[in-house]
Amino acid sequence: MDNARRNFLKGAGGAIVTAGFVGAPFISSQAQAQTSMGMAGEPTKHTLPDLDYAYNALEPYIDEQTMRLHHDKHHQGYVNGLNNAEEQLALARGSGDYDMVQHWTLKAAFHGAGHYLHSIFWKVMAPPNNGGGGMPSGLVAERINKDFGSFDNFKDQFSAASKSVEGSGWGILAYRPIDQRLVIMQAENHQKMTQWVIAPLMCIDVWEHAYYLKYQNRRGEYVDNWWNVVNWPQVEEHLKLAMG
Ligand code: MN3
Repeated sequence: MDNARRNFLKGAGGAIVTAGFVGAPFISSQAQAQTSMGMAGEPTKHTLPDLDYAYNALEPYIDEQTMRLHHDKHHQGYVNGLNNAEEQLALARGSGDYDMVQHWTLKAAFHGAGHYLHSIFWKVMAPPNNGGGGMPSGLVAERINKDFGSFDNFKDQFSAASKSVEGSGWGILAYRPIDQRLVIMQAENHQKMTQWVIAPLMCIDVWEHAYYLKYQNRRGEYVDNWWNVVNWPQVEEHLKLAMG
């Protein structure tokens, strides 16, 4: 391998694994220096964010048992997977084993995107009738009307996108800074089908682990009910950050 390629790989740092989420400044992770012998660069120590509400606070739309498993087990698994992948990635870069650099880059993309989307997902929900549900106002309402014609159009399109994700994935509302507009996206798994410049503002998890205990195979009913817990003020905060 020539030096230029070697230096590019070594210098790429987290940029490879966080591409697609660079425009989402509201995702925070505690950075701690972890450099040790043989590591190229300092991996971030990612941590599981606390929920802003009780596990049962989204009842009856999302049940307590699902929330406990989803947050404490599934999301924690992505955090652990990301930390491990980035540590192994730094070691692989340090050792010059570029097959392993590729291997851990793919792992970091999967677990990283899982961690980042779940972090947004918890924030954009709030207890029904206590911050959750209703209609957006202010900037979010204005931009939705401009880019989708009406709130009802937007809601129908976002729901349809979320219900029709093939297999496990997400429905995502994002801000695209290139042309300053809102876009609705689907993600397969966590990391596939992105447009690289977008900043996710709001997302719904449509992996079966997000709804199966309560809704079994009825993903559509889960998506329809999810609108009762959307935290619109939080979505507006994300939009303002994304717009700079
Ligand atoms: Mn999930």
